[in-house]
This record gives sequence, structure tokens and C-alpha cells, in this order.
Amino acid sequence: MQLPCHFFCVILTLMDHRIVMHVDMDAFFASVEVVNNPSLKGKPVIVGGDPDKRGVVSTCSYEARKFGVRSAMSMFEAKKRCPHAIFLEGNFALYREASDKVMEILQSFSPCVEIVGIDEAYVELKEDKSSPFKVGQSIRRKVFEATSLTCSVGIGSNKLIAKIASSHAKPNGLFEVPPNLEKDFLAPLPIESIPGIGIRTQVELNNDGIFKVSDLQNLGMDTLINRYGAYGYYFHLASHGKDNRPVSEEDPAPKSIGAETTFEKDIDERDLLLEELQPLIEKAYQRMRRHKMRTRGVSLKLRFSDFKTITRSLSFENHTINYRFLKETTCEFFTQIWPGTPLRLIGLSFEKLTDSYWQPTFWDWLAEQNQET
Ligand code: TTP
Ligand code: MG
Repeated sequence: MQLPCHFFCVILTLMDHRIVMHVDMDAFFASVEVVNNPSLKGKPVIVGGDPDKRGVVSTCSYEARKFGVRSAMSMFEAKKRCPHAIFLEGNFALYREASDKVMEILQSFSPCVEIVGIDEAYVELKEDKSSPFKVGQSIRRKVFEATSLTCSVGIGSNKLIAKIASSHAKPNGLFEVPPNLEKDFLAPLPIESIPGIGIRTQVELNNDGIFKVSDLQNLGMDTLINRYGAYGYYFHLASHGKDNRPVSEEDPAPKSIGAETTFEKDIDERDLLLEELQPLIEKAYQRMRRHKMRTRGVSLKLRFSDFKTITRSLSFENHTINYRFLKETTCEFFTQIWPGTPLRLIGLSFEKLTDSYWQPTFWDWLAEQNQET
């Protein structure tokens, strides 16, 4: 029997695709709290601190989400929406421990695992491609057996599709997008399902009459590029489910390292603000050291009582990891940019990072010795 040429082409395309999984824990911090204290099971749990103080929600259980509580919402708003919730400060060491167990399990399924956050990772299957669905279910079972936590798994031919598929599967599910059906899968979804389309872009696109991914697909690459430049090109690729980023096993070096704090009460005293800035500098500095990186710039974020927020950046002449220099320069920069009005939040970020020539220079070393004595 002679088989037509297109038959072989179909077989080849089926065999030739990548298998990428995106694994994301469900309501991670809140779920770890429930495992740690089973009396919380089935209750609305909000992690993020004291509801009568300033601050934002880190996450909440799905029971609290029914009341409209979301990550990054102010604790005040969260309490208004769900006053009977259980509010917890959070215990990062517990979350870290659970995360480590999960990542270890993922690494037992494939050598190609890219950890992208405390509760999410991509896994690429390079050898056993027989039944990605079975592997996905097996991952979910093993994670549950080891941690009593549930996760959601998305499976697709690249990272973009896997990521969108896992949010489709949430909570506690698995969703597989078969190869060559990426475009069909994406078409009916709202544009904000595409990673990178945040609220601002969404509003801009909605104003232009674009609501669904199919609207982007139908516009065509040239129109999208003409209208939105480089973003337009991304919209074109993403809406067709194209993404050739590799799953990289190495922890990607951060582009910036920062910290921020919201005050319990607005502060308008310079010395107090400078005092609040110290632990932020210290925290970001320690993280930078851990990553063996040096910085060539600092950026400060100031949020005023009326929520108006400004960000100002300063570049240094050279990359440095000199603590005294960073502390003094950051404080001086703050003094220059702060207009003297009350603040509710300060954020700091060391930018333009490099991991090359980590060895501190002689002057860095000397300055640090002086500082310690
Ligand atoms: P996510 O995976 O975004 O959220 P989640 O795991 O709580 O819920 P989902 O089921 O929708 O995945 O974030 C993982 C953890 O990171 C989350 O449990 C708490 C923390 N986090 C914050 O601290 N602040 C934030 O704004 C977000 C989004 C997450
Ligand atoms: Mg999660």
C-alpha cells in the first residue's frame, strides 16, 4: 500500500512538537497555612497581615476569592469584602520548605526544569513523550502525596501555551492543549489571558475594539505592528500561540533587586523616612550579594497619601557592591527627590545589575572592612 506524502507530514508534525508543562500551586501561601493548621480548611483565609493596618493581600484561599478578594488588594478592601475571613501574617519559611519539596518532585520527572517563582515552574519532557497527560497527573499526585497541596498543570507545545493552559486548569486541575490546536484554544479567550497584557494594555486594546484573542488573530501581523510597534509583533505571535523560548534549567539572573514597605501611618519626617529606608537597602543589598551581582543604579518609588506615585532613578558611574556607597548614595538621592509631603510607601530597587567580575575591588573590600570596625 502506498501512503500519501501528507500522511508522513502529519506523523512528523505530531512527533516533532515540544512538550512543555507549567505547574502552578493553588492559592499557595494560603494552602500551606491550611495544611499547617487543618482547622482552617474550607474557610476564607487571607494572607497579608493585620487587616487593621496598612498593607496588601499576598494571596487568599479560593473560599475568600468568592467574596472578590484578590492578590495585591489593600487589606482594608479585603476586610470590607470578607470581614469574617481569617487573616494571617504569613510564614515565609513554611512556604519555602513546601516549595523546595515541590521543585524536587518536578526535577525527578525531567532534568529540564525552570523554576520561575516560589510556586511555579516549567518542565520540559524531552525523552518520555508517550503520554504527557499521564505524566501531568502523576506530577499532581506526587506533589499532593508529599505536601498535601494541590497544583494545576498546563500542557502545551511551548511555555506560553503551557502557562495559559495551567490558569485554565485552576484550581486543582490539568489542561492539555494538543499540538497544532494552539490557535483554536486561544481564539475565544479574553486578551488578558495572554501573559504581558495587563490592565493598562487591556484597556487600550479594548478601546480599539479588541476583546478576544481571535480579534488579535484576525487583525494580522502588519496591522498590529503598524498600530502597536514591537508590542504588536508580540501580540501577533502570542495570539497564534507561538513562543520559542527554551525551558532553561538555570535560575535566570534577576534584572533588578528591590524591596518596599507600606507604613502603618503616613510619615512626613525626613529622619523617620531615612530610618525606614535602611532595612530596604539592607534587604536588597543582601539579595544582591546572594546572587553575586553588582549594581549600577538605584531607583526609588515614593507613594504619597493620595496614592500618587513617583519613581526616580539614579545611575552610578560604575557597577558596585559597596554597601556604604549604596547606603549613602540612596539616602542622599531620597533627600533630593522627596518633596517633603507625607508618604505611605517607599520602594527601592537596585538596577542595571551584572554578574560579571563579581570579585569585589580592592576599594570595595577596604570600605567594607572600615564599615565593620
Ligand atoms: P500565584 O501563583 O500568583 O497565586 P496563588 O498560588 O496564591 O493562587 P493561584 O491558585 O491563582 O495560583 O502566586 C504564588 C504566591 O506568591 C502566592 O500564594 C502569594 C505570593 N504572591 C504575593 O505575595 N503577592 C502577589 O501579588 C501575588 C500575585 C502572589
Ligand atoms: Mg499559584
